[in-house]
Amino acid sequence: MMRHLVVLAGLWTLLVACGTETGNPEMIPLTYNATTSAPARVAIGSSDSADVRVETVWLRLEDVTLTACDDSVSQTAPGLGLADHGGPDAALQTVELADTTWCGLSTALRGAPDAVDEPVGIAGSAVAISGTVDGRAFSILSTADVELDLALPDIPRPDDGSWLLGFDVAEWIDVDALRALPGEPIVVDADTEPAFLEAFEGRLAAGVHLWADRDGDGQVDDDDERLDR
Ligand SMILES: [Ca+2]
Repeated sequence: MMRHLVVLAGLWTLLVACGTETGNPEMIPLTYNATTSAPARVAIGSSDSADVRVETVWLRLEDVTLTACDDSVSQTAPGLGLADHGGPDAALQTVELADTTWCGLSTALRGAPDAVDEPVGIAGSAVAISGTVDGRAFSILSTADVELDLALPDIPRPDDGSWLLGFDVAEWIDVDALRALPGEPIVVDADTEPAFLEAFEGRLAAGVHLWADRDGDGQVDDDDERLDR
């Protein structure tokens, strides 16, 4: 039985279908969460030993489109907009997937220079991460537009559990470069640390992965399988 996932405040379970449907469509959970491939170095949430502790992972995500291998079907889930994916619970959507195989997932991170009424520190951001490195507070704010196009190896929709779109903060954050920056707190944006930010933005696309989340808990566990290649 799939664990019930908490939906972020204001996020409704939505479905937008496009294209021609074939083969007994089913409603499949698609979740979103920050992940870490190196928790001893970059932890999400509390940790006594990690070099970096990530506390918030704000992402502004566009629509997510899944494309079938034969190009006859695609499904688009509405973009989540700006939301914090650094908490323990994954954001949840439901997408209707036909009984076919899937070869692509596309979405994007988008800056929003004209955004209004957003909190200081995340306003206009595509990505805004905060936490500590060696106990020193840091914040990273990027407004760059980054296309996220994942190639999937001809995979069927999941029989159980969910698909999890994971954002690997350990791939995104260069720990040694971060701890070498001055300031307390360390503030990274286009004005203060352009070189660090450019390198960070260059790693964003490669650090996004789709997982077969077998127990549907919104976390990457040892028996969960990475689906993108
Ligand atoms: Ca899991």
